[in-house]
Amino acid sequence: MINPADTVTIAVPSSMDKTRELVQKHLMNVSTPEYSQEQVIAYKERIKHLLKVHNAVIVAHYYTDPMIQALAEETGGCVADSLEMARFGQQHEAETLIVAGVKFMGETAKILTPEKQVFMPTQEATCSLDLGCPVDDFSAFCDQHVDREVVVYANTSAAVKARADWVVTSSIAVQVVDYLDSESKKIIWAPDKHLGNYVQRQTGADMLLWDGACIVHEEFKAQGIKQLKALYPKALVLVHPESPQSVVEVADVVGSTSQLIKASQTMDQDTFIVATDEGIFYKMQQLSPEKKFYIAPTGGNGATCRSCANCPWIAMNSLEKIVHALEQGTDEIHVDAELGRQAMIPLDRMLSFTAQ
Ligand code: CIZ
Repeated sequence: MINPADTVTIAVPSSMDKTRELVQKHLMNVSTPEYSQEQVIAYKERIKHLLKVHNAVIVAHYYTDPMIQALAEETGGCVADSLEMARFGQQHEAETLIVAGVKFMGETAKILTPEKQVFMPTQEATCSLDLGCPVDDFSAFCDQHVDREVVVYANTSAAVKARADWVVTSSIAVQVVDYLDSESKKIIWAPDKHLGNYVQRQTGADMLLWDGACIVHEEFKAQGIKQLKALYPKALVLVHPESPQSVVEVADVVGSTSQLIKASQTMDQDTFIVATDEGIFYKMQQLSPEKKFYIAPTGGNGATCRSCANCPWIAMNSLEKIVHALEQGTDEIHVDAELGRQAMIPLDRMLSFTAQ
């Protein structure tokens, strides 16, 4: 048996403090728009018209505002995880993609379909994992460990992907690392240390982890989940593996967004405690209207909670900004052609691996 302590190491890059500061600064300024019912109807009608005019389709993530997820579905777009968003954008005949999510999702769409125009409601919507893995630091780190295969999570910039051998999403991370381990490869994993730690424990692979974390998942608390479970003893606990190990340990099911949604739909229980971004409740409730879903406790508004189970960047996507992007052509994603070509290699590996 492999002792995880022998095979997993967490690197602490000096840039982490700067990243935490950036995240904190952003959180202090972020605000989410509130619309009247009339405004919602007007924005939706306008967007439906503009999508037709521009031969465009909305590709939305499970974590976006339920209004955006509903609109994507009503207009023939998709609501999915980042892997399926990438596939949908690549296969759909629309000439223009509106990617509602965070920046790495827009970049991935552009890399996979350079011939399409890709817009985002706002390119300011980023991700603490992406911010916490600047390409120069990461590249220097990889250069110190050239004997290792570089596996990066999809939540990274195009430049970091271009430096990698493999890109993975949380839905396939365990399988890919298991495969690499069976080929006797040692691994650099970036950026999420919690997901990396989970994958390491599942596979026993030799992994060197970057010290990144998602500010949403990092705030779930095992103690709070146990207390909620005492109130709802029959509830099943669904946990995303970007959460800390103590939270993963109280889970009944650990999985990516699509895996958690599937579990909520197929398992017999009628009550679930869910540790991931609360945007996921739109799809869970749509698939199982009779079931009850509770968000797993974080530190609470007045305590240590900064994101309170809702990614502040993904929350920047709004109907108003979709109108703006379609009308004004703002927030178009551009990826340098050579960088895109390099990033395509590990992305292609991921897509081919899942197609097997
Ligand atoms: O890959 C994704 O879409 C993310 C960010 C999480 C997940 O578990 O699907």
